[in-house]
Amino acid sequence: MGGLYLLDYGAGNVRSLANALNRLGYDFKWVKKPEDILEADKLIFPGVGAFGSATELLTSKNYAEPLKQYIKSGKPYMGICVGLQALFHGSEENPNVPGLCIIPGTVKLFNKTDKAVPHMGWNEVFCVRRINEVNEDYLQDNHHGIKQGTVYYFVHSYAVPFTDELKEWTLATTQYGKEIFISVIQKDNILCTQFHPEKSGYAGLKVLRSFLQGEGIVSNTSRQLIIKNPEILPQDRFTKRIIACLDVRTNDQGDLVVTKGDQYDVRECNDGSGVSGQVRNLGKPVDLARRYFEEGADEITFLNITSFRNCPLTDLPMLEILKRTSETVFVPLTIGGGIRDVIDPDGKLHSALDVAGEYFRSGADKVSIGSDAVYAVEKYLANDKKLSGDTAIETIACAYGSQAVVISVDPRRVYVDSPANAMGHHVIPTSYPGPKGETLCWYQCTVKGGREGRDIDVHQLVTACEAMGAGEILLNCMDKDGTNSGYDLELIQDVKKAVNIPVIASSGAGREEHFEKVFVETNVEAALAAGIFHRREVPIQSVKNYLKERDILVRDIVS
Ligand code: 1PR
Repeated sequence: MGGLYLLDYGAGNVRSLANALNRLGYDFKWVKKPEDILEADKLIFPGVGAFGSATELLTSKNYAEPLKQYIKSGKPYMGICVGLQALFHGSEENPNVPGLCIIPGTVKLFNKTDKAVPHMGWNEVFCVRRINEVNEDYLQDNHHGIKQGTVYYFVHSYAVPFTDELKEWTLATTQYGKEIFISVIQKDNILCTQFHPEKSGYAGLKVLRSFLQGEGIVSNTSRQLIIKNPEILPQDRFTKRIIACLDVRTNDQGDLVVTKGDQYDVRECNDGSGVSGQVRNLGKPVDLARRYFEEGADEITFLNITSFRNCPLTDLPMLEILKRTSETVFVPLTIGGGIRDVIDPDGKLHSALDVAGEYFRSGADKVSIGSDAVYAVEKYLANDKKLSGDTAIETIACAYGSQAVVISVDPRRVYVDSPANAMGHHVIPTSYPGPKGETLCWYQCTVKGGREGRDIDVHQLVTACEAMGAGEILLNCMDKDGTNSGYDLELIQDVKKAVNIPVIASSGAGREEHFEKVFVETNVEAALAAGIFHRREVPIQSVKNYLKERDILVRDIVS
């Protein structure tokens, strides 16, 4: 039989890799039984999720031994993310679970004191091998498709630190904060990337193509093994992400459209007759997502904003949108809205974990949880901050990894004249006084797309969600949404200080300067916008050019 095989052990989004291979014109088969591994002429292991669950699944499916044999046979092997980590002896993520023990060493947790963890976003690789001894030419393009200084998409909390012992295995390293880790391993028939080539735009597709075209096997001649030890730079080359957000709902004609509200009201202004206008229609979700990918968005987020209505799981309209989008969009996709336990009309219950699983299998890399996170935190606080283990956040993070769980927060400002009037909520001073001149405020969390306020503040929400295992915060602001007046910097600064996980600033972007301000004044990892992109008022590329001119690192689109 032979051919290219993909090892899917059911832990996350492997559809994207399959789509990338289709896009490159390659046929492949899924590994369905241990013998398939030995049948393969080429094998890709796109590991996602946690180290322990991945390696335990390999063992329970009897894949571990054939996999070792396959790698030993000298046939080309490509490992991605956990597919790289699994080759080591073990990981701090699950200290009691052994790896495949092909490469010496242990995968380690990033130091969280100087940076957000997970390391989520686009970072630069630095090739350490020289082409020859005479000049300083380090491996350039065409060596496994990896180009010096290109940024690729990473998402992980654990990594393999670069050490002398691992020199012979190392093709490229990456710096995150003050730590240098191995981002590409290459020796004999083994090529592994810590980043996700299938999510790294055209630059990533090049890496995959190179492996498929047979550059996976390169003998390690001495001229290729000269290692330049990577130096720790004063600042890493981790870029700020620009995210395009698509709020999706059914319009009055029954079509799924991208819409956009002003302070969450998505209907056209009414004419004073008391009758609401039509739902604003700003385009078709799949087409718009593709446009943003081509224009340089670093990530795309879909929010199903009518998710509070019940719908049979298999009919979720966003599943089809994700499937179609992931065929042509090779950057990370997040889906939000309706990630909670759902009951089909016939009474069948699906857990939030099942719902999330459907989305991951359809092409999502992350799910974002809104209302359900608020309810979970209310219970957590009422239960003296004891973790129950059964919330959507915990179950999805446990199965798919923290990096797959985003918390979408929909807060609104509540002004108070003294902390005593904030009912125990976390109060911050504001430079934008309230209607009665109040100089203090707190941010109230809402559910159901802002329709209902709850007795919980944003500070409580984000710290609790981090403790429950969430991997990122998508911080909207109802007061700022659709206003084009800039991000709510006071809110964002406060949240950024409260958590160690990455924060995405959202709501209010109107001009290029707003992105600069939010990155400089709050140090968030990403900024999201909707209206200005949909209405073509500010192109993504001009945001990036503006930031680049001001020495803020952003990703260039590599064709
Ligand atoms: O509660 O888990 O089912 O999730 C529902 C999701 O839908 C939440 O993420 C919530 O934010 C979102 N949502 C619900 N109703 C609306 C609405 O607008 N009526 N959209 C809504 C939230 C806010 C952002 C927007 C930014 C940037 N939209 O997504 O894209 O504010 O906009 P701007 O750049 O134009 O200012 P659940």
